[in-house]
Order: sequence, then C-alpha cells, then structure tokens
Amino acid sequence: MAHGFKAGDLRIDHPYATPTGPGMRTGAVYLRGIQNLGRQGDRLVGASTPRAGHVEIQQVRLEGDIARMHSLPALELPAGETVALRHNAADGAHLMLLDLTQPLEDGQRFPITLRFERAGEREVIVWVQTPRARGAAANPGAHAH
Ligand SMILES: [Cu+2]
Repeated sequence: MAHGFKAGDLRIDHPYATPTGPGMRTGAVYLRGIQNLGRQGDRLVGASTPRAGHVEIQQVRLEGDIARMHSLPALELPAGETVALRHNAADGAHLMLLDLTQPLEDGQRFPITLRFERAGEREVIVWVQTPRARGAAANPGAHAH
C-alpha cells in the first residue's frame, strides 16, 4: 500500500514517518521519493505540520563511525531525477520534526505542508508506520537527538 501526490512537475511518493517512543520530542518524516518530471530543477525549501513546533530538512553524514545530522537550507531536486528520503539510507535526507506536540503512533496519519521553490506549497498526508523488515533495527538511535 502506498499513496502519492502531485505538485506541478513533482510526483511525491509515499510520505511516511516512523513511530516515536513516549516522551520523545523529535520525529522524522521520510518519502519514498520525489520525482521531478520537469525540465527545470526545483528545491524543497521547507515544511511545516501541526504536529511539530518546527521542521528542519536534515541530511545524515557519516563522520568516521558516527552518523550526524546536519540541517540543510534546501534539498535539490534535479530535473528528470528522483530523490529518495528513506529511513534506512546510510546518508539519507529526511524532514526532522522538532518539538513534537504528541508521539507519532503506528497507524496515524497527519498532514505536512511541503514548500518547493518552483512548485509552491503542497500539503501531503504522512502515514506513520513501523518499517518492514529490519529497517528500524538496522539504524538504531539514528534519531536520538
Ligand atoms: Cu534527524
């Protein structure tokens, strides 16, 4: 099961989030992919959701053995390419939800508004789901910040 959205030339495939534990103040939203079918590049420049105080675009970078998250001003979406934001990518990007209003629970759905430089704003629905297989276990503590 998957869901998707359109915003101009962009195809936004399956926004999802992993459940958070009680008391956790941060969560992460991922996307199976953002495909840019246009002839010009676009950029994801921000996001907001009623479930969090604010949202940062973050990129994981490996520094030695340690995965650190860096805030990005924007995520490039080159023309003709698909950019994935997967929970199990070693160097992946994601949308970090800061100051969560309440824990993200398996099965919940909530809106997030994505802001693109060219395609404008688009509200999409995030599905909270426990990753299949060993996704979460393969990357323990990735969002312990
Ligand atoms: Cu993060």
